Amino acid sequence: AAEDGSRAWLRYARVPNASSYRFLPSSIVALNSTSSSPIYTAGRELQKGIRGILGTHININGTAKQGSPSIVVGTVDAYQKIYGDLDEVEDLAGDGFFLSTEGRNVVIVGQNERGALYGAFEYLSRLGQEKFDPVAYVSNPHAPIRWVNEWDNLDGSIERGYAGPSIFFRDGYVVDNVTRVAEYARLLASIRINGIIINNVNANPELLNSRNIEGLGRLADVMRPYGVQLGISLNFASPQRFGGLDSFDPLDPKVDAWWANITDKIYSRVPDMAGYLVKANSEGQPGPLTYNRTLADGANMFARATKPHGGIVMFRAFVYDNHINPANWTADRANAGVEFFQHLDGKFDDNVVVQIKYGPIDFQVREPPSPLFSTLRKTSTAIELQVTQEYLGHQCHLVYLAPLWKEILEYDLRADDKPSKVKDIISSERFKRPLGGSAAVVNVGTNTTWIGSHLAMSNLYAYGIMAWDPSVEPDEVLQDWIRLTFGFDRQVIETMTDMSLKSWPAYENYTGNLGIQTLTDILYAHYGPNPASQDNNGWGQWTRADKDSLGMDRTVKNGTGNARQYPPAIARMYENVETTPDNLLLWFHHVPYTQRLKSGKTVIQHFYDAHYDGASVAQTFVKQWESLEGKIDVERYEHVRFLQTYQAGHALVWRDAINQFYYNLSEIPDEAKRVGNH
Ligand code: GCW
Repeated sequence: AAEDGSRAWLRYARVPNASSYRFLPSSIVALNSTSSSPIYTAGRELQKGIRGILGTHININGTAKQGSPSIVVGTVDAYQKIYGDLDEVEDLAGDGFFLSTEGRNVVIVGQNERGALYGAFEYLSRLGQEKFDPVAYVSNPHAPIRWVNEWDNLDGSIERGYAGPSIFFRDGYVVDNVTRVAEYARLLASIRINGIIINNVNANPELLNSRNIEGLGRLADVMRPYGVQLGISLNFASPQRFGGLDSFDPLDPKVDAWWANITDKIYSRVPDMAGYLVKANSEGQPGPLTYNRTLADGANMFARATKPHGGIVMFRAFVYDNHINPANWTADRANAGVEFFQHLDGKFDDNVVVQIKYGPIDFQVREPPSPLFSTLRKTSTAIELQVTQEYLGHQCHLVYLAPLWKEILEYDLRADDKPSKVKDIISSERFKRPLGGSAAVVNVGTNTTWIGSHLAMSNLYAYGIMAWDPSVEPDEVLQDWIRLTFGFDRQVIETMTDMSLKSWPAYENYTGNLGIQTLTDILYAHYGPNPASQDNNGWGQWTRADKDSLGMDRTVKNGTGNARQYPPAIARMYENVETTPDNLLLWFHHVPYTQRLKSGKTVIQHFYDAHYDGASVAQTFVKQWESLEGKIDVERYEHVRFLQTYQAGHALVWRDAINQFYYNLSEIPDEAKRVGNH
């Protein structure tokens, strides 16, 4: 049967052993639900899900029928008024829920309405995976901010989007038909995402015109029933470019007043708006530095405007100079985050969160965590991840990203020689800040696969689950996703798990190893191999490859000093070539091609071998996928087969392009005689 990919993991497909589920409630009781409330949505979802998964129809009521078992869903307050005290709910945090399938009723209680909806989705996820055993537990979020970012432009195009035009904008305005937006909000709610920034961080000031503000209202209206709050990216120069003022100086009172006024106007149409996202003084975007004001002055201007409305300002740490001089051995884009933000620690208002890309450069296949996470102690922070595979193959290459994110989140930065995992910094636990969390750039489009590939949706799913609970294991999250998206067949689960878990190492192997970055073309599409494009320009993604040696010297003793931006224990490790792990060797050190790795291989031989290994793994993905023919609906089977075939070919292109490039430079032969002219 044809599958509609847009339903993703919310298919509610009939489970094979539906009849073994013993609990058959006579009604769904949705407490205090009004039509736009997440409780109402929860009731409808439960009804729909149970009809699909178990094949039974249940009515939704406002109150319980005497004497017959029900599924009761509501907030703590509403529940306790009717059913009396519930001890477990004392442990509930904001957006958290309690789920019990142990008693006479199934009880789904949220700390707030959104939490109740999350509980309903959790129950349905369990049913959909035949997890029928009775359970009772509280689940709370790891952090309050669990957002997605979309880089959609008003003309309907999407920066770094690989799934067709925008679902939010067209021809300069918010779209009329918001059906797809509601469907997306539903997907997001099911993975406990509570905020979405709908437009590009390279923001167009025209978003603020009256017609678009009305449009934002319509978008927020369809997302509200899912508990997903809308937010927008702002162009820092809007007071001048859109408002007609002669300045956008954040300390100019009339600029301040202009922002307060437009913010009030937006909030009067979207009273629960999540807040703003701001990219300032980065890659040509305007910002406070134009007026010799600090980045904190800039951020706080928006903080003042949104504060009365309960809004948050996500201020991006992705600030760097893209015209640095490659001839300067000690220049380093990786230093920019700390250099721009360190002295501002403590100067941001309480409702500002500094949003930091996971690594110091830019979503590369392998980076150490940004040192800014351990630098900012008096500032709320969030991590920025990418679901959209900008440098990682544009969804044409299978790269399951949860293991990469897990490594970063679990990384212990040892601030003050104390445990300081990135996940505990962004949750606000480590430095006791008021806010924190994560944002992922997703860039969904109108394509029915949402992001361009059915398999890539495991990344969106895993992002939401890990934002809620980073302690989950990437393979377990993946298998939940497979069962919900593709069903229970053992071979399907095992094969897709195997492919997915091999995919990030394979991609790293046939693109850029040893911390050299992805080696993707950086001057045009961020796609395909182009190692030469990294060097000799102002972008600072340098590899410094020459005839004898390569890598960025980020040591203090001889290089850019970047290692010192980390706390002492980490700094010592990266300062020393012996203690730097091989997978970041060329990130921190400039070494000869003949340098020996811990494996005993030379750097250049490792390059050759890894590119052959990685590309050969990509070939096996095709065969693995083809072994599933007949077990997956034709539509999704063929779509994935096409992409895997493409990836297999492109992996060979990658392998040969990179190997030949370094062979040409170094003229060092491949011991296995595969590379070069033989
Ligand atoms: O890496 C760069 C991307 C830009 C993006 C920028 C950013 C939206 O190539 O497309 O701009 O990062 O994150 O701001």
